[in-house]
Amino acid sequence: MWWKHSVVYEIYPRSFKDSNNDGIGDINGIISKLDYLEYLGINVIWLCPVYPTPNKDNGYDISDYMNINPEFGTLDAFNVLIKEAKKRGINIMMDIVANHTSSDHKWFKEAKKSRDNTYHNYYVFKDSGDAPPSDLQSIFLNSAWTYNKETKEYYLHMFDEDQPDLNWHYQPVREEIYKMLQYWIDLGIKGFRFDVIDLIAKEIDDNIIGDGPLLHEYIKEMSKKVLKKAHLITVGEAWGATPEKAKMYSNPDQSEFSMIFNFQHSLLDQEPDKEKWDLKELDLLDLKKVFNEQQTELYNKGWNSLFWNNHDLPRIVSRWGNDQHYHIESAKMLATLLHFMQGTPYIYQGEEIGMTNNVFESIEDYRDIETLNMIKDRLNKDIDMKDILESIRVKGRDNARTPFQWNESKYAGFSEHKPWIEVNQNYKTINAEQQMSDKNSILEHYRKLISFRRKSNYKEIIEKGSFKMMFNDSNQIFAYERQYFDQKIIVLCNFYSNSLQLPREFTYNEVICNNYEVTQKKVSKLRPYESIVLDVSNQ
Ligand code: TEU
Ligand code: CA
Repeated sequence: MWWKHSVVYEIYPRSFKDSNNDGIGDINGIISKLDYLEYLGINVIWLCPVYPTPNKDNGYDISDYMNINPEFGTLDAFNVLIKEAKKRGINIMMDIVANHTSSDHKWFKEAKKSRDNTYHNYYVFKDSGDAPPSDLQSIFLNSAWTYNKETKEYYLHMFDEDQPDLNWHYQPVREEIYKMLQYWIDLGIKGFRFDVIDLIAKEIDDNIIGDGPLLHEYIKEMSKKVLKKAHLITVGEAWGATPEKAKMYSNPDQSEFSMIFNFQHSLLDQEPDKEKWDLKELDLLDLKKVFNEQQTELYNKGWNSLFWNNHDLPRIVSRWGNDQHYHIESAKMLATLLHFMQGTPYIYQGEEIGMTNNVFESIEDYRDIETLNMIKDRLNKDIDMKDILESIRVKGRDNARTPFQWNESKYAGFSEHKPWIEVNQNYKTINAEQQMSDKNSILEHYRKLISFRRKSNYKEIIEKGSFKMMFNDSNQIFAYERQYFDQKIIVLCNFYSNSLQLPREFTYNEVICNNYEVTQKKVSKLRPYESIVLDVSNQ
């Protein structure tokens, strides 16, 4: 299972590198940066959707599953990407958005024409007179139902009205998806990320949206018919996941996926049972509890993904690090904390150079449909604009979507044309070029972490070692040990800016990884955001 010692790099193509200076990232731009990714040491690229789309949700609204968005390039360019990546030992993981299509998809254009159209049953239509079938809300805060005049019915969309949900209970839909997956496998891709996979088996009449009773039956069918024989890396996005559910999705018998994205940690700084915009301080004890459960409950029973960031999440060094006074130390600490755990790490573009959240000057600068809908929704609820902007500053998805900062030239070397979204103005001090020539940079730290997992003599203990949380009651120290036969390492992280005395001192054989100079023979305290990994075998 090659994906157990893989490291995945997520690319949001629109913001990665623009090769033809139209202000929009593209496939040839990615090809031009494959040497950088080889230098970083990753071996899988998760490519966010590159299919034709009207861009209501930046590609998560697909109008043709078996083609390439002309804004991003051509199928020929895509084939070159696969070939050039493979030359560098890098595999491509495609993003599959199969819970819904764009309303521009030919299937939906047909389906909405008449109730007896061949494609009508590809979607979820309900005849409920002149009122919606229910008061179900979409995740983008509008009604989940939109009226279709031609057939005098409402259709379901769990996201935007231009993202109608597919009806997975209808077998021809599943066959279409499997055919599409096979098409990309035949082109040489080696993995898939499944968008909101936990929603596909919804039972709308029973008001069940996530984790429908037939969900794992459909995933097993997809695995049996297409995935398993292709020896892929596969990951399902499951916002409602728990370690219990993760065990089913990542069953070692490979009857479903390699792993899932479990977001329990990512939900810890929002008020429970409220929206992501209702902010709450993170309690480190909660974070330790979630990671401890994931690590221990899936040990030899499943497999974890390890991530802080993605194209939907704020940047971790701004969110739970300290991008003002301890930018480098806290970025390295957060990366170290994650990368010595068991699982497959996912690095989101820019995370490896410590890119931060962006302060957008005005509402006109925002691009994300989720954010724009939230502003409308909260203004309608008379929530103060100051609070709305604070929530977006902390959690808005555009934070992660500003152009990658390559160097200190105009537009951060992303393009020579004004980009589709503004560049973060700290690009002159935070960029890849400057960090490639600084051995103490965040980038060099990520390179080390990746090499530990992929080709060091700690590879086995990182991939297979047991996990034991340490100092469980501390709300400042995040520390754990990994054991593999007579090898033992400990990871000690100070999650905050005040120095602290450790509950005990540690002697060690070797300092494996650190973000401050370590000279003392015994470790007994940690500096602000300090992380140290020690080889303590036989100590
Ligand atoms: O995201 C699923 C999803 O629900 C997240 O958007 C979540 O609601 C929130 O944004 C987390 O902050 C997937 C894709 O990753 C996302 O980009 C798409 O917008 C969404 O599905 C619809 O395809
Ligand atoms: Ca371009």
